[in-house]
Amino acid sequence: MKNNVHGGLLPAVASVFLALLLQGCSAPEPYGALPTDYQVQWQKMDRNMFVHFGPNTFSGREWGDGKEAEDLFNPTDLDCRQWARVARSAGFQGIIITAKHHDGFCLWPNPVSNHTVAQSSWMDGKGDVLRELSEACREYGLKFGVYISPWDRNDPHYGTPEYNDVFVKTLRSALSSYGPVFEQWFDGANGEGPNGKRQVYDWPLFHKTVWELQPQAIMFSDVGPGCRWVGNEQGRAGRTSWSTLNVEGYEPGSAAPPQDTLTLGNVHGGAWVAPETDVSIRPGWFWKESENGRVKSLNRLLKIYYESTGRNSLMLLNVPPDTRGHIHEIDSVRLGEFGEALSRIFSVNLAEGASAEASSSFSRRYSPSNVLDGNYDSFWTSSKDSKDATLTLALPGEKTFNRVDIGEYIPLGQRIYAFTVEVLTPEGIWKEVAKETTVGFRRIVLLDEAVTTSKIRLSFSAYAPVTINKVALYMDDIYVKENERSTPFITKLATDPVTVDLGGAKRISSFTFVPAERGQGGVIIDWTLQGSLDGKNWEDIIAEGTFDNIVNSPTDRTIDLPSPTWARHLRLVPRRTSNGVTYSVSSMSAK
Ligand code: FUL
Repeated sequence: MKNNVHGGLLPAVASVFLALLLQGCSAPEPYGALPTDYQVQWQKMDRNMFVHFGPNTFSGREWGDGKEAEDLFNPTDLDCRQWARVARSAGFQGIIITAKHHDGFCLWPNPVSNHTVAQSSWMDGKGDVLRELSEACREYGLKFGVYISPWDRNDPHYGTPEYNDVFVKTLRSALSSYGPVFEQWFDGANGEGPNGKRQVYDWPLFHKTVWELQPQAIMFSDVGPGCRWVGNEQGRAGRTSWSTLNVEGYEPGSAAPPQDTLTLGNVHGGAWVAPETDVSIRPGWFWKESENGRVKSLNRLLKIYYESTGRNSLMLLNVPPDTRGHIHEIDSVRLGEFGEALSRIFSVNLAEGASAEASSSFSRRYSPSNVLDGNYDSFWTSSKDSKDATLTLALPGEKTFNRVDIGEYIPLGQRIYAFTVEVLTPEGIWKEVAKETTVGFRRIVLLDEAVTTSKIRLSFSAYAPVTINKVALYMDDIYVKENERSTPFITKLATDPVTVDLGGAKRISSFTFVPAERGQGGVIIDWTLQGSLDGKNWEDIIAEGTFDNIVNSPTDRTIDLPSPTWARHLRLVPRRTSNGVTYSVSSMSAK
């Protein structure tokens, strides 16, 4: 299958074609897999907010086990309108909420579950977070989306064929009660371990259900069909970033393509499944008091924006509400700063008033000046048989900029595989200032330093005539390039423990383990923590511990001990690592 045509939906290009046919003109032909109209609309959203909220907000866990009492969920002052205001201040266009996370707790009264807000004493069982949030989104002009985890640690049917039926009913309930849903998030995670429950998911049935109830909803999973996971939870799309992916034979979760394939996509991939970059503003996905001091800096948020939305992806930033049901003031202030910074950076397009020339054009209708007119559907195309093409902008005088913002006209497919940016020096010489690979819907090129010039030339190599709908130039005087050096780590054999000498006997109540920043060399999933006073006699402090979600998110983990314990030496003995052979450790400490 070349594209995601389903349920009578036409790819976006069909309407463009029809208009041209009626006018009797020849038009550039589409190339490769194509997005649907809905996928193009989704890509235009630029950035969205993710909300992780549920029993974990109150327990401090990342993955609840499904045994939590319903009464644990008890926001003291739920205010979804505050979330919506914060989202607007950051320029988000939509909000996606964890309607059901892996613990199975439903934030709405799901009739096929006994583990929902209706069974809790919060608002006497009458509360409904999806209702509150969908109304707030409507009021503030935001789109509304839901995360509904297929993995369910509470539902008794999980692991049997009946669960698929329960899950479809769950989808039906959530997707038919709260108005339009722009995105349905299917998480692929499953931490059941080798001896855990195995569920064979009926994906075709799940997709059919979503399409029936919410035909416009973009379905997220490792392999789409609407959009795909970017392959990491650090906020980093690929410098090479194809919206196309080979999906045949793959499924979300353990049967998904390798994570780096999800990051890069597949050139000439069979389906259009653009990457979405989900990342949290804090180390964890759920709110924790202990992480109030670890909200990402403005600089880090800008870096993430450039490396997600600026790399042919869509930024999905998680902002977890606290136990009041508010977005904490530290996060909300940061998001206001983020929104302001982006408005300031992108407020003055220095290419405004420029004139454009190209090495060739498909016809007058597809002339180079179209890249400057601000109209999404008017674009420049190089001549019919060209694969390489250059576009030169003569600016209205000397301009100083450090961002080159380029858009490929994706309704006709993604086709550019390499490009350079050159500027004309005062000596009249073209100087190369950037060399990159893919463009896609939006590529923001970060120049190493600001350049002052009156002419800029872009040279593209593509698999078909080049189609560009936008080139804009900006000056960012806020973001400071971060030192790319990562923290050192060592790789150990899965049979070797990590040992720490605290320098003397100490009464400890928690320990912190830090893996390599990108999980290089594998990560510890299950472990035993042992303590010793003399380094010879060891006792188990935690016999069976797990670092939840560490494979997708190899960040530091702080684990509280069941009770304060005296020890001089600590030993973390791996019981299971992600690759079965090795794991990495950057540091381990105790408090
Ligand atoms: C992961 C989950 O396991 C995390 O808890 C979180 O929801 C993240 C967005 O996706 O796969």
